Amino acid sequence: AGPRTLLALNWKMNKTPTEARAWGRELAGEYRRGKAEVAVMAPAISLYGLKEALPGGVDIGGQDVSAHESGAYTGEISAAMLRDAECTYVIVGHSERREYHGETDAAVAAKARQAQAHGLTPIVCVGEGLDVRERGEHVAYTLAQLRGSLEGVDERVVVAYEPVWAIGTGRTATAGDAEELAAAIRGALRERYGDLADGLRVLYGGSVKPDNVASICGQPNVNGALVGGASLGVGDVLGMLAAL
Ligand code: G2H
Repeated sequence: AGPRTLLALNWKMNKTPTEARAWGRELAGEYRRGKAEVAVMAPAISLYGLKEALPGGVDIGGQDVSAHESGAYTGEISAAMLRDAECTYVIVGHSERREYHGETDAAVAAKARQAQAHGLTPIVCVGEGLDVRERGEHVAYTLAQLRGSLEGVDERVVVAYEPVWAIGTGRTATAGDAEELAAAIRGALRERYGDLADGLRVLYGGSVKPDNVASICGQPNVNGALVGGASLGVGDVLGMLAAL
Protein backbone atom coordinates (compact mmCIF):
# COMPACT_ATOMS: atom_id res chain seq x y z
CA ALA A 1 0.00 0.00 0.00
CA GLY A 2 1.47 3.33 -1.06
CA PRO A 3 0.77 6.68 0.59
CA ARG A 4 -2.80 7.71 1.29
CA THR A 5 -4.52 9.47 -1.60
CA LEU A 6 -4.31 13.27 -1.40
CA LEU A 7 -6.95 15.49 -2.94
CA ALA A 8 -5.18 18.87 -3.13
CA LEU A 9 -7.58 21.67 -3.99
CA ASN A 10 -6.02 24.62 -5.82
CA TRP A 11 -8.47 27.51 -5.69
CA LYS A 12 -6.11 29.72 -7.72
CA MET A 13 -7.25 33.40 -7.61
CA ASN A 14 -10.82 32.71 -6.52
CA LYS A 15 -12.94 33.45 -3.42
CA THR A 16 -12.71 36.35 -1.01
CA PRO A 17 -11.72 35.62 2.61
CA THR A 18 -15.39 35.73 3.59
CA GLU A 19 -16.32 33.31 0.82
CA ALA A 20 -13.43 31.05 1.79
CA ARG A 21 -14.58 30.72 5.39
CA ALA A 22 -18.20 30.17 4.29
CA TRP A 23 -16.98 27.39 1.96
CA GLY A 24 -15.10 25.81 4.87
CA ARG A 25 -18.18 25.80 7.05
CA GLU A 26 -20.30 24.41 4.21
CA LEU A 27 -17.84 21.55 3.71
CA ALA A 28 -17.75 20.93 7.47
CA GLY A 29 -21.52 20.41 7.42
CA GLU A 30 -21.30 17.44 5.06
CA TYR A 31 -17.78 16.09 5.22
CA ARG A 32 -17.08 12.53 6.31
CA ARG A 33 -13.51 11.41 6.77
CA GLY A 34 -12.85 8.89 4.02
CA LYS A 35 -10.12 7.18 2.06
CA ALA A 36 -8.50 10.39 0.84
CA GLU A 37 -6.83 13.24 2.66
CA VAL A 38 -7.96 16.72 1.66
CA ALA A 39 -5.96 19.95 1.60
CA VAL A 40 -7.19 23.38 0.50
CA MET A 41 -4.67 25.65 -1.22
CA ALA A 42 -6.25 29.08 -0.79
CA PRO A 43 -5.05 32.58 -1.71
CA ALA A 44 -2.75 33.81 1.06
CA ILE A 45 -5.20 36.43 2.29
CA SER A 46 -7.80 33.75 2.95
CA LEU A 47 -5.59 31.34 4.85
CA TYR A 48 -5.65 32.90 8.29
CA GLY A 49 -8.57 31.42 10.19
CA LEU A 50 -9.52 29.05 7.35
CA LYS A 51 -8.42 25.92 9.20
CA GLU A 52 -10.92 26.61 11.99
CA ALA A 53 -13.77 26.86 9.48
CA LEU A 54 -12.87 23.58 7.78
CA PRO A 55 -13.73 20.12 9.07
CA GLY A 56 -11.17 18.54 11.41
CA GLY A 57 -8.43 16.71 9.53
CA VAL A 58 -8.62 18.89 6.42
CA ASP A 59 -5.29 20.67 5.87
CA ILE A 60 -4.55 24.00 4.25
CA GLY A 61 -1.69 25.33 2.17
CA GLY A 62 -0.44 28.31 0.18
CA GLN A 63 -0.22 28.62 -3.60
CA ASP A 64 3.26 30.16 -3.63
CA VAL A 65 5.96 31.18 -1.17
CA SER A 66 8.94 33.51 -1.20
CA ALA A 67 12.41 31.99 -1.44
CA HIS A 68 13.56 34.62 1.07
CA GLU A 69 13.34 34.51 4.85
CA SER A 70 11.93 38.01 5.48
CA GLY A 71 12.62 41.65 4.70
CA ALA A 72 12.35 44.05 1.77
CA TYR A 73 10.35 41.90 -0.69
CA THR A 74 7.17 43.88 -1.22
CA GLY A 75 4.17 41.73 -1.98
CA GLU A 76 5.80 38.44 -0.99
CA ILE A 77 4.59 35.92 1.58
CA SER A 78 7.14 34.01 3.66
CA ALA A 79 7.18 30.37 4.68
CA ALA A 80 7.08 31.42 8.35
CA MET A 81 3.87 33.38 7.66
CA LEU A 82 2.25 30.37 6.01
CA ARG A 83 3.29 28.18 8.94
CA ASP A 84 1.85 30.66 11.42
CA ALA A 85 -1.44 30.55 9.50
CA GLU A 86 -1.42 26.74 10.09
CA CYS A 87 -0.44 25.68 6.59
CA THR A 88 0.86 22.17 6.02
CA TYR A 89 1.57 22.49 2.31
CA VAL A 90 2.55 25.04 -0.29
CA ILE A 91 2.38 24.72 -4.07
CA VAL A 92 5.59 25.76 -5.80
CA GLY A 93 6.26 26.10 -9.51
CA HIS A 94 2.70 25.82 -10.74
CA SER A 95 2.74 26.24 -14.52
CA GLU A 96 0.85 29.54 -14.14
CA ARG A 97 3.68 30.87 -11.93
CA ARG A 98 6.27 29.59 -14.37
CA GLU A 99 4.45 31.15 -17.32
CA TYR A 100 3.19 34.49 -15.96
CA HIS A 101 5.90 35.15 -13.37
CA GLY A 102 8.92 33.72 -15.12
CA GLU A 103 9.75 31.19 -12.43
CA THR A 104 12.68 29.00 -13.40
CA ASP A 105 13.48 25.53 -12.08
CA ALA A 106 16.18 27.09 -9.88
CA ALA A 107 13.69 29.59 -8.43
CA VAL A 108 11.18 26.81 -7.79
CA ALA A 109 13.83 24.72 -6.00
CA ALA A 110 14.78 27.71 -3.82
CA LYS A 111 11.13 28.13 -2.82
CA ALA A 112 10.77 24.42 -2.07
CA ARG A 113 13.90 24.49 0.13
CA GLN A 114 12.61 27.52 1.99
CA ALA A 115 9.24 25.82 2.54
CA GLN A 116 10.96 22.74 3.97
CA ALA A 117 13.15 24.86 6.23
CA HIS A 118 9.93 26.03 7.89
CA GLY A 119 8.25 22.64 8.11
CA LEU A 120 5.98 23.06 5.10
CA THR A 121 5.66 20.29 2.53
CA PRO A 122 6.16 21.74 -0.94
CA ILE A 123 3.97 20.45 -3.77
CA VAL A 124 6.39 20.84 -6.68
CA CYS A 125 4.62 21.12 -10.04
CA VAL A 126 6.07 19.97 -13.34
CA GLY A 127 4.66 19.22 -16.77
CA GLU A 128 5.06 19.84 -20.47
CA GLY A 129 3.29 22.10 -22.94
CA LEU A 130 1.48 20.95 -26.06
CA ASP A 131 4.45 21.52 -28.38
CA VAL A 132 6.66 19.26 -26.27
CA ARG A 133 3.95 16.59 -26.09
CA GLU A 134 3.49 16.67 -29.88
CA ARG A 135 7.22 16.19 -30.40
CA GLY A 136 7.00 13.14 -28.11
CA GLU A 137 9.53 14.63 -25.69
CA HIS A 138 7.20 14.90 -22.68
CA VAL A 139 8.98 12.36 -20.47
CA ALA A 140 12.48 13.77 -20.94
CA TYR A 141 11.24 17.35 -20.63
CA THR A 142 9.27 16.73 -17.45
CA LEU A 143 12.06 14.77 -15.77
CA ALA A 144 14.60 17.49 -16.56
CA GLN A 145 12.23 20.06 -15.07
CA LEU A 146 11.78 17.84 -12.01
CA ARG A 147 15.51 17.40 -11.42
CA GLY A 148 16.07 21.16 -11.64
CA SER A 149 13.12 21.90 -9.38
CA LEU A 150 14.31 19.45 -6.69
CA GLU A 151 17.89 20.76 -6.44
CA GLY A 152 18.77 20.64 -2.72
CA VAL A 153 15.21 19.60 -1.82
CA ASP A 154 14.87 16.66 0.57
CA GLU A 155 12.33 13.82 0.51
CA ARG A 156 9.61 15.70 2.42
CA VAL A 157 8.02 16.62 -0.87
CA VAL A 158 4.97 16.01 -3.06
CA VAL A 159 5.31 16.12 -6.85
CA ALA A 160 2.41 17.12 -9.08
CA TYR A 161 2.48 16.27 -12.77
CA GLU A 162 0.34 18.77 -14.64
CA PRO A 163 0.52 18.67 -18.43
CA VAL A 164 -0.06 22.31 -19.37
CA TRP A 165 -2.29 21.37 -22.31
CA ALA A 166 -4.76 19.72 -19.91
CA ILE A 167 -5.07 22.59 -17.42
CA GLY A 168 -8.45 24.28 -17.27
CA THR A 169 -9.03 23.26 -20.89
CA GLY A 170 -11.42 20.42 -20.24
CA ARG A 171 -8.89 18.28 -22.07
CA THR A 172 -7.80 15.64 -19.56
CA ALA A 173 -4.86 13.38 -20.03
CA THR A 174 -5.97 9.76 -20.01
CA ALA A 175 -5.34 7.69 -16.91
CA GLY A 176 -2.65 5.97 -18.97
CA ASP A 177 -0.94 9.31 -19.78
CA ALA A 178 -1.00 10.18 -16.07
CA GLU A 179 0.46 6.81 -15.09
CA GLU A 180 3.19 6.97 -17.74
CA LEU A 181 4.56 10.19 -16.29
CA ALA A 182 3.87 9.29 -12.66
CA ALA A 183 5.90 6.10 -13.10
CA ALA A 184 8.73 8.04 -14.75
CA ILE A 185 8.65 10.58 -11.91
CA ARG A 186 8.72 7.75 -9.35
CA GLY A 187 11.82 6.42 -11.07
CA ALA A 188 13.51 9.82 -10.86
CA LEU A 189 12.53 10.12 -7.19
CA ARG A 190 14.01 6.69 -6.53
CA GLU A 191 17.32 7.75 -8.10
CA ARG A 192 17.35 10.70 -5.74
CA TYR A 193 15.82 9.45 -2.52
CA GLY A 194 16.21 5.68 -2.77
CA ASP A 195 13.48 3.48 -1.24
CA LEU A 196 11.86 6.51 0.40
CA ALA A 197 10.48 7.29 -3.06
CA ASP A 198 7.87 4.55 -2.67
CA GLY A 199 6.28 6.48 0.21
CA LEU A 200 6.18 9.82 -1.62
CA ARG A 201 3.10 11.19 -3.30
CA VAL A 202 2.96 11.85 -7.00
CA LEU A 203 -0.21 13.73 -7.94
CA TYR A 204 -1.83 14.32 -11.32
CA GLY A 205 -3.39 17.68 -12.16
CA GLY A 206 -5.34 18.98 -15.15
CA SER A 207 -9.15 19.06 -15.45
CA VAL A 208 -9.71 16.46 -12.72
CA LYS A 209 -13.37 16.21 -11.72
CA PRO A 210 -15.81 13.79 -10.07
CA ASP A 211 -16.17 11.56 -13.12
CA ASN A 212 -12.47 11.01 -13.83
CA VAL A 213 -10.86 11.25 -10.38
CA ALA A 214 -11.21 7.57 -9.52
CA SER A 215 -9.64 6.18 -12.70
CA ILE A 216 -6.74 8.64 -12.49
CA CYS A 217 -6.08 8.13 -8.77
CA GLY A 218 -6.48 4.37 -9.23
CA GLN A 219 -3.25 4.19 -11.25
CA PRO A 220 -0.41 2.45 -9.42
CA ASN A 221 1.92 5.47 -9.33
CA VAL A 222 -0.70 8.21 -8.92
CA ASN A 223 -1.31 9.07 -5.26
CA GLY A 224 -3.86 11.81 -5.66
CA ALA A 225 -4.85 14.85 -7.65
CA LEU A 226 -4.28 18.59 -7.75
CA VAL A 227 -7.65 20.03 -8.67
CA GLY A 228 -8.41 23.55 -9.90
CA GLY A 229 -11.81 24.23 -11.47
CA ALA A 230 -13.61 21.37 -9.71
CA SER A 231 -12.28 22.48 -6.32
CA LEU A 232 -14.42 25.61 -6.12
CA GLY A 233 -17.80 24.03 -5.39
CA VAL A 234 -18.40 21.97 -2.26
CA GLY A 235 -20.62 19.63 -4.31
CA ASP A 236 -17.82 18.75 -6.73
CA VAL A 237 -15.41 18.15 -3.87
CA LEU A 238 -17.85 15.85 -2.10
CA GLY A 239 -18.47 14.13 -5.44
CA MET A 240 -14.75 13.50 -5.91
CA LEU A 241 -14.39 12.17 -2.36
CA ALA A 242 -17.35 9.86 -2.86
CA ALA A 243 -15.85 8.55 -6.10
CA LEU A 244 -12.49 7.70 -4.55
C1 G2H B 1 -4.18 22.46 -12.99
C2 G2H B 1 -5.36 22.28 -12.12
C3 G2H B 1 -5.05 22.60 -10.69
P1 G2H B 1 -7.71 22.51 -13.38
O1 G2H B 1 -3.70 23.80 -12.91
O2 G2H B 1 -3.74 22.90 -10.35
O3 G2H B 1 -6.43 23.11 -12.57
O4 G2H B 1 -8.20 21.37 -12.56
O5 G2H B 1 -8.69 23.65 -13.45
O6 G2H B 1 -7.21 22.07 -14.72
